[in-house]
Amino acid sequence: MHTLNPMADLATDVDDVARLLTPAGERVVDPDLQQWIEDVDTAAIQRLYRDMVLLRRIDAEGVALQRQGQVGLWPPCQGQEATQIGTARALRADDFAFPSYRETGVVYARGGKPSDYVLAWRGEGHSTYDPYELHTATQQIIIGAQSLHAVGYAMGVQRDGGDQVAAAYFGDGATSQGDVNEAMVFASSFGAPVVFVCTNNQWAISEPVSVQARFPIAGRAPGFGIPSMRVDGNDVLACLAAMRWAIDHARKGRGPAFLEAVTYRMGPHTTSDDPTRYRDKEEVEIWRRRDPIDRVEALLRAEGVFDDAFVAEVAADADALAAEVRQAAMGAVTRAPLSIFDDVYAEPHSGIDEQRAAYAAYLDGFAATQEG
Ligand SMILES: Cc1ncc(C[n+]2csc(CCOP(=O)(O)OP(=O)(O)O)c2C)c(N)n1
Ligand SMILES: [Mg+2]
Repeated sequence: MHTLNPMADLATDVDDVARLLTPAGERVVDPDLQQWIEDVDTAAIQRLYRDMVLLRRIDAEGVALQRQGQVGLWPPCQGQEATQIGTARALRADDFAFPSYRETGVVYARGGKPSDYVLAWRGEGHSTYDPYELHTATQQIIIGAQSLHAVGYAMGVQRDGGDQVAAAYFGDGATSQGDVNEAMVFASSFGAPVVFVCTNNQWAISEPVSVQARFPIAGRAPGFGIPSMRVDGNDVLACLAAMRWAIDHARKGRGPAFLEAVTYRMGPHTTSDDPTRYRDKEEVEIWRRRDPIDRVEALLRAEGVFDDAFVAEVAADADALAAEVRQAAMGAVTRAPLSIFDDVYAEPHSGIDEQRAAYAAYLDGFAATQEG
């Protein structure tokens, strides 16, 4: 017998969200969000549009480079541009972001260089930027682990008497991990200045969110004592406004806040995945009509500022950035194999020494074979 859960529809109602821009590109008023974007004028919306177009271009370039054998793997973020740009643009430069592998847009918004998007995926290094320069941790692949790092960082800020905020980015699937739940317990108990940003892109590889969450994910946070909002993750204005609310809450010493951005992963989980095996084309088409970039284009058109000059300028910037990303991958100079053990620990470490010695012996084995 199949028992229906009465809550299941709630978790999958993607329109039960706070929004400022409809899928058709019409501005709407939200009583909670409105006050957080009063200063966002047309020029600011044009900048958000440009950010999202550039991010989509970096992402397309990453997929192409993987198909051409220039990077080993790529986790596409197409469809999630509004969530990433809107939230990351709300951060102050000295706040600290803890992104996951899919948050290319967070690295971009924090000031990443073209090489920062591709060299780690090419296997040239563990991280190509200095986390303390970008105030952004290395993109995390261990699901949910960065939520604990963010809370730890936020507790450090608290003890230093600073007013910076940490932002932990993770997915819908990650909320099933112990780490994320433990992070919320600590954040709440210590009143840590951290914002949890859950990108609900409807899928955790091939697992739909409906089997992980019987109730909207944002609804879990209040159970930890953390106020939350569920926003349209394809609405860059709502994401910016909600993140400003959450950051303000944390910065004022009121403790953590939680956002669930409801969006969609348009592409495969990674370039190693074939989503046609587990999801319907119709679902993807429905979300294509909710595209985060198209709706800002519609708004800018309605305001009469989506003219040829603006379009040409953004296209030229995207072309130039894509060329730099490509050049960074194609022109990469691969380091000596043993250098992979460098920079893992700041101090000498016997475990790393052992691994380095074992790998050196393995490499020497090839030399012996060739000589013999
Ligand atoms: C601790 C851990 N368990 C499992 C995995 C394998 N894994 C990689 S991505 C993923 C799904 C994550 O889904 P979600 O949190 O929704 O993020 P999304 O990929 O959708 O951005 C899993 C299970 C992992 N990387 N780390
Ligand atoms: Mg997901």
